[in-house]
Amino acid sequence: MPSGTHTAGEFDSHSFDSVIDLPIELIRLVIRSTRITVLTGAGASQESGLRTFRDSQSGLWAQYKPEDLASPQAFARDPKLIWEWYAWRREAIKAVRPNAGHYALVEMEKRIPVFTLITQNVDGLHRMAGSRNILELHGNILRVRCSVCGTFTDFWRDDHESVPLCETCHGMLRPDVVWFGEPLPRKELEEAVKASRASEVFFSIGTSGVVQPAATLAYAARNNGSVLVEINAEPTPLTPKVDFALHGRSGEILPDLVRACWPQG
Ligand code: BV8
Ligand code: ZN
Repeated sequence: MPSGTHTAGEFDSHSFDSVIDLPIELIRLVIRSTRITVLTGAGASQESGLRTFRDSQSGLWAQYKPEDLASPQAFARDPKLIWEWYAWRREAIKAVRPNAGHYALVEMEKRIPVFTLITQNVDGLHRMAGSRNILELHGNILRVRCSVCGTFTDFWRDDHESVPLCETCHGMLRPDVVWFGEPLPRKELEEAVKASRASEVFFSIGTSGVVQPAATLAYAARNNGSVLVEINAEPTPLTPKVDFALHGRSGEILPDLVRACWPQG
């Protein structure tokens, strides 16, 4: 059971008003840690203005569930619909910026000798914020590759009539993301498991912990003695297993935690 489940709104004893009661033992632990691993999910991008995976979709897409669109079967059945869905999401991502939670993780990375940021997000916002050691488990929606020969491309002719084709083999282009039913990139997953097992502290941030195999990483960390910290808007299946459950918005909690750990900035 978590040593303390803290929800937004409680004030702590620090010199500044943080949104949440940050346990002093967590602050002391983070400051003296040399190996920290972080896993983020869609909730970490929510305060940038991006819908999470489980948020209902808007407009044209409201009638679909993401899991029904993010799959090779959906692409085979209606490639144009899937290409348009990703084009719509790419435009939404181009219109947003990293939030304070992304930047707080950049600050944490500067201060922790061995810091690994594993993300399920495909929006590229961690890299845009300045994070360095990033493992993108589910790919990146801003990268596009050929569904046949795998050639990456940065530009394509979009006539809005059909899916753009590969210049090399004329196969249909697709986003460079991992669809449901597709394997995760082996190198990234192996490094993620290694970093989770080796961590002293493992943060699970903004993820419902539903999607596999990413959701196993927290358990890999815990089974190897890591202290688990969850920062999430609501409880998840992981909550009963963590040492610190900080429930609230990551864009508020993370900057507060960094300020509490390194007040001199
Ligand atoms: C695979 C890219 C095998 C596409 C995504 C067991 C083992 C292995 C596989 C499975 C398994 N059981 C089931 C499976 C199949 C499947 C799966 O997990 N299904 C689920 C639905 C049960 N897994 C797969 O298919 C994976 N592939 O295992 O292949 C294989 C092996 C060899 C050969 C062939 C096959 C592939 C999974 C990857 C799918 N791709 N994304 C795209 O984006 O279009 S996953 C997608 O979900 C996103 O990446 C997203 O990040 C991810 C996870 O969701 P979350 O990030 O957690 O987002 P969610 O909305 O759920 O939660 C957000 C949380 O944030 C909420 O709790 C909310 O409260 C909180 N929040 C909101 N706002 C804030 C906040 N918290 C803090 N602050 C806030 N402001
Ligand atoms: Zn091709």
